[in-house]
Amino acid sequence: MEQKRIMLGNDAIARGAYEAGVKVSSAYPGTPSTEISEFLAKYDEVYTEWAPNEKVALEVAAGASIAGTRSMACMKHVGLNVASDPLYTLAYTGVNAGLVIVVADDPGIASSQNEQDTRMIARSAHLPVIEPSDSNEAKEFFKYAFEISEKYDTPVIFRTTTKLSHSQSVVTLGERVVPEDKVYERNVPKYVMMPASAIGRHKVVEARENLMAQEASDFPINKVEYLDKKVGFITSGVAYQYVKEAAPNASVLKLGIVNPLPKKLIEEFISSVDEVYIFEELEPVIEEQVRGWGYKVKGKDVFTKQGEYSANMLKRVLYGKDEMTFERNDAPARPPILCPGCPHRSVFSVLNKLKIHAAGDIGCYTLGAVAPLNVIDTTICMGSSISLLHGMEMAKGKEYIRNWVATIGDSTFLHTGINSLINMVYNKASGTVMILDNRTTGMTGHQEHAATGKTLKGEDTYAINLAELCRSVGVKRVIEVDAFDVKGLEEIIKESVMGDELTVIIAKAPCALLKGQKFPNKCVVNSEKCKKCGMCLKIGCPAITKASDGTVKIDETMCNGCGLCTNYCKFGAIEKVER
Ligand SMILES: Cc1ncc(C[n+]2csc(CCOP(=O)(O)OP(=O)(O)O)c2C)c(N)n1
Repeated sequence: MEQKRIMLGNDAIARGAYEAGVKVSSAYPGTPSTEISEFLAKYDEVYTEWAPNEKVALEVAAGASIAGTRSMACMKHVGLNVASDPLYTLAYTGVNAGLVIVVADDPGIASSQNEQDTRMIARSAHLPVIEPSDSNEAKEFFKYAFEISEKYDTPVIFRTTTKLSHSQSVVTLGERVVPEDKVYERNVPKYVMMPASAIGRHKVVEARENLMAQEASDFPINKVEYLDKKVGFITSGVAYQYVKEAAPNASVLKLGIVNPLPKKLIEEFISSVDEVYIFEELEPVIEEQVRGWGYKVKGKDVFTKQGEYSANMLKRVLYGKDEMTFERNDAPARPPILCPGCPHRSVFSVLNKLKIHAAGDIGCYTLGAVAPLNVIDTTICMGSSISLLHGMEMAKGKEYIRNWVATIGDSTFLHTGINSLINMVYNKASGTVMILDNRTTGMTGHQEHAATGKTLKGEDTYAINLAELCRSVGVKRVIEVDAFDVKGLEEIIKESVMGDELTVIIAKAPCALLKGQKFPNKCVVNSEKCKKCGMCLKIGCPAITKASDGTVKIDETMCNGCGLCTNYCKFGAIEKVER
């Protein structure tokens, strides 16, 4: 009997990989793509791993493909930037067994540093992009992506977005079918990309893309629904669902392949309806091509390039109103904040006290930028903190960075921070780098990494010692300190920024939400002693609030007894006691 299940888009992609006979998957976490690997890791038949970054993940998957097994890499949209070096050249080499790269875009920037559109990168790399519009399609199209990859000898980008990855719909399960491994044959003109071969392969890339563009009109993943022919929508992905809700009677061309475009199919559709809207989130990728073919369509002249679309947004454009009773802006503001007991708060409280600026990085600790901590001044991309600090020193000299440090998380340090540290050593820098080692990839939901001692599958493995790693690349002054040792931190930071030697301070304490920890203590306020000075509020712990009489109170359900606040009460009004 047919088995059906309600699945998250990410769960369905993992299921699609399983059913497609994928043998190897490598990934680096990144919202909204992370759970794909976590779901896939549950299938014993598939080798899955966390790589230190997306470039490595894609190269691992490419190696597995060249060796002859179906393989995949997963990442978020900005991860594709990190992986773009192998990406552009893998477009030239092509594959042996199928290679699919899942890239999760984040329209609306729910959890990212920008809103870039993967289809733009795919176009410049000349790679096909397949895009599903619900969980069942995510599974089915994923299998189809391997067929395309093998038929046209190309890596395929499988594009998902936050809404699709994180919403659920019904999926019909299938069997796992593992195709026979492809035979590997040495082929220098195909796999060794030196100029002589690359010149030849560039021709292959162009011919392949032209052929695919011709044949794409017959791909079964495109769907035409002719209804009222006064208005037609060309759309793809989750935007299709919004069209069906907002304009249920309109004709629709839903594209399953969004690069290269199925020109014949699009032209047929345009000539069959009176007015055409191109409804695509983010960039006008389809629209600009269609306009380039000489057609008049509506698109970004009426729809925004920014943010996530919705059925209501489409209704507003089409009918001038919607039935929305609740706007996103009506929701009470819930600014992101470091958790109670977070070790990053301790480090930033000290930096704030010392009036030190931080070149920041990406992770939970980016919240060190906001009030009341106000320490981080820059956040660009993963790994950039260390190189930015180095650039400041090279531009302005050591004196200029005496009130600066770089702050970077443990996972981010291993992702791309280590390269920047090597650069500092090599180019004789003298800045202070702080690795905020909370033993996990916190921001994306506690993924393991190369310094945690566990693999994605939960097996024990070697845990890289961060201090030894820093020493091994030539940093002479590496200091490990308990992240909650406020006095120790203060001294070490002062000494380091005033000294003239490159220093790495590793502030260590596990993320407060990591499983298996015991919190025997809690902090309590003695309101008799409280002088209402508000100093303890300056650390921004959400467990501490003002009572109606102006004294402070600590919510014991939130407090994990880290004790940071006790350091900031001059009057001894906060005590750490047994729970
Ligand atoms: C290139 C890229 N890949 C992935 C992400 C998603 N991401 C943001 S921060 C982060 C790592 C956070 O872990 P860590 O550095 O240990 O800091 P923590 O959140 O634990 O404080 C990840 C995976 C990203 N923003 N950019």
